[in-house]
Amino acid sequence: GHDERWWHRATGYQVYPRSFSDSDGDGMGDIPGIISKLGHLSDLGVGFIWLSPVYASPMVDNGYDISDYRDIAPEFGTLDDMDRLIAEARKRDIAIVMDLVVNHSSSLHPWFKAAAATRDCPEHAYYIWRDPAPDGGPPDDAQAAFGGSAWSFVPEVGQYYFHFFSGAQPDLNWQNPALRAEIYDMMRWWLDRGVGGFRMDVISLIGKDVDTRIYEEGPYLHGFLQEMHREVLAGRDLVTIGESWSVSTETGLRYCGRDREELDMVFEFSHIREGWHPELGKFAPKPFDLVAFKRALFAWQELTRDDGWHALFLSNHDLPRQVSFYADDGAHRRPAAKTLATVLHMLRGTPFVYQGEEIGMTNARFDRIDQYRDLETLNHFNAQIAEGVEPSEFLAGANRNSRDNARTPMQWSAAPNGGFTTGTPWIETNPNYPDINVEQDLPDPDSIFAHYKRLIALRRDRDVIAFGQTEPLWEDDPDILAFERRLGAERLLVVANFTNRDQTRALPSHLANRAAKGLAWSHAPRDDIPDRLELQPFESLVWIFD
Ligand code: TEU
Repeated sequence: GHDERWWHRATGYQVYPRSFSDSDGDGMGDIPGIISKLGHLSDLGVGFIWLSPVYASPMVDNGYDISDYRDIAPEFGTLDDMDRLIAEARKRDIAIVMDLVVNHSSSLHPWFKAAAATRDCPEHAYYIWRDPAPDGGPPDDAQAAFGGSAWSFVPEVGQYYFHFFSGAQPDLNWQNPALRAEIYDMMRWWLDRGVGGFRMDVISLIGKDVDTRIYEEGPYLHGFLQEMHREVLAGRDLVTIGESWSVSTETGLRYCGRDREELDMVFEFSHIREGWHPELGKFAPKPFDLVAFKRALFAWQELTRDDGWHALFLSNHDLPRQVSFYADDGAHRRPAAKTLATVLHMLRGTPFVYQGEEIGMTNARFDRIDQYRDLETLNHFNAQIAEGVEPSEFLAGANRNSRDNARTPMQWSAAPNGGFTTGTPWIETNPNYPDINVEQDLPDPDSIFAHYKRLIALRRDRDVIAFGQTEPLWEDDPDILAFERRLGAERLLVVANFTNRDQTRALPSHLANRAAKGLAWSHAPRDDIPDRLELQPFESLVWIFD
């Protein structure tokens, strides 16, 4: 049984503001630009926007380094613009979900400036400080996610501070109650402005214990999340999504289980990591393994069958373009983009669309390192080149998996720079914008956009899609992804060819001889259901049985 909440049937849409729409020609997207595109999002049918950070920031990590949690970066606009965005979105029944980046702040946040100036101020204890090792070096050899030591020395206080990410992103000390009170207060301030929830950046890191070197899912995590729920979230009609790179099916329900009073769902990455090289990491290409991918997806469907809820996604601002990474961005781009969408949107959970995915945008394919902007890519390039990796080899990996693949400007039209800006974009526009853009997709009833629109509407209208149980089919099949959804006597069948070859499979016998109607398709509608399913390259079909 379910207490139905609005986000059970809603689809989220992630806006990466820097690359979405530029209203003033400075080459960077902004909040007025987002407001001008709300019609597009309302046409698509999304229920809420996850807005990547727009707060005041030195932009070392494109806003994931916040220097004032209660103000807007001038390049993105003003607090008035933000209030207008919230109100204009609400008129279209779209909630604004803010990105809450509270594992760390910017090193330019006034708290950190005070903390780094003297030990004798309350803010000093808002961060994690340790004395140098006897030789004056860092307390231990922990490495930061963006390269180098996770400890940086501040001579003024004679101590090192901990940063899981870059040195410009000092970790906040969640064990300090005054710091937690500041965060909760700031969250209530945003909720009172009308935001509809939070996407919580790397939230599984806040319970860390640096002395035992436990960072992910540390001993204090769930206590803090329960406290946050009591102090801020309880009694409000919100959606909360935690991001975690470590959560597993062992720990998932601790965040989102019915009786936990923590979060509504988590972004977990097991299906994403299947595509990374186990030792060499994300910049070493590895061929896509559909069986492993299915195992990861279906494990989370199983976990959230009777309890909790799942956040469904294939793309975001940290990941490559899905059609390039999982399928085919050349000859089969259009059906491949539709098929990936079909698979994700027909699962149980709340699906997320990352900007540009709805028109099948592709990886950037930069040839030179100077085209990249992302600090993770640049730091890893420098580190790997120093270790003797060939630049061309690194670039091949970055072409496949760098975060900048998803950060090129949104392609609105065939106008210069895809209509994103009248100025010079902060990162190059993908040269394929004349062929891949929103304006071109809109009038076409067979476009990728039209397909997304259909899938999003199906979830709103059909209980079996929102609430049915997922039953995997053909789990060991290396070429086809297929599953059923079941609710009462209703059956939905989803079949997707993940290869560039024709495939034939027999219809599962328990579904044979039942009347069915086609609900969604990548190529052409099929109303009858044949005993032998013949699938073209990257073809997918959805049938409903009565
Ligand atoms: O990402 C979390 C995170 O761990 C990433 O750095 C991830 O390891 C990397 O992207 C894989 O390539 C979140 C944000 O989504 C990301 O944009 C931020 O850079 C990061 O936190 C720090 O705030």
